Amino acid sequence: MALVSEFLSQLTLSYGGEPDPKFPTVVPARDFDPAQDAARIDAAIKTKGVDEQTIVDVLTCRSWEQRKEICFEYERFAKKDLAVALKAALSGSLEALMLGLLKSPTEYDASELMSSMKGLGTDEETLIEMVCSRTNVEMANIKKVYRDMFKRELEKDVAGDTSGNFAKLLLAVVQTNRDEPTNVVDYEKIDQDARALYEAGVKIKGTDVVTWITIMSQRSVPHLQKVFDRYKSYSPYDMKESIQKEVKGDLEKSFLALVECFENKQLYFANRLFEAMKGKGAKEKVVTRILVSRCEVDLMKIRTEFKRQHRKSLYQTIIEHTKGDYQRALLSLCGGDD
Ligand SMILES: [Ca+2]
Repeated sequence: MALVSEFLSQLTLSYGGEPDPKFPTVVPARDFDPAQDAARIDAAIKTKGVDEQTIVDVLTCRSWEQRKEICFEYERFAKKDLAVALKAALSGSLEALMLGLLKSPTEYDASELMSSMKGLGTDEETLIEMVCSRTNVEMANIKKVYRDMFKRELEKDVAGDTSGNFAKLLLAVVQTNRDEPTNVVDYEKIDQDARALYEAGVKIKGTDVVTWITIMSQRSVPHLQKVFDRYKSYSPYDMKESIQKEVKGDLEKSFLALVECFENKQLYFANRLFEAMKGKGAKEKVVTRILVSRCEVDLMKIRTEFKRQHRKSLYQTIIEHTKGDYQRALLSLCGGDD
């Protein structure tokens, strides 16, 4: 028995050690020369009226590691911080996008979380997207960087800005108690969890939200995918339909975002982008955030899901809903038409 459990724990380790495959649209530039890039950006900033195109073309076509080197070379050369220089040279959505590209992916996430809660009121939509779509490992890193950057605790800020079951759910996710995936499929537990979700919701009057939160914040993603499948044998409503029946408002939106990310995270982001560009113009903050934060992770797959689901490419949609140098930057991060 001891041998078996030791063997199983090794399996778990080897599984957990594999990094997720990446589907980036932004990849490291070949023949990369950070000093030359820094000089080009410096000249572009000094150009009368600012040469935004050069700044966009350089920074959106380099990986984050390369952008970090450009920042270093720029500061060596110009004796000032590139972020400060760009802040003075650019404005609006273009400024926000380019400054986002100068942060590490984790710093960017931490900053977006911070600004969603800053000041009076809360941008719940952003908070839900950030908390419900990041993995355990990503969230653990975000919390650490959040502490370093702002000298504050993410958990405390989330608790201070939300209330009730919505707060309970977000906090449970931020606490990163989710099991890591293992190679062992526990059919008994899958069945138990599926039945518990049903008995805590659709089966009874009212909803035992705490049971839902516990299962959805602690089980591994592959386990939950099987649970939701099994759930359909207990409930006449699938998990998403059950959420819509049982809970409302931000709590409903958060449970839905979680389930959508468990089922197909790239489709979740594709739909977020579609919703952000449905009306006239675009919710530029949402589009910027998703393109900046996913371009080196899975934007290629998000593009595929977007086209499949909405019968139109992300690239064409960006062309129709944005303009100018900001559009140029988005299209470059998007990486091509489908
Ligand atoms: Ca119910």
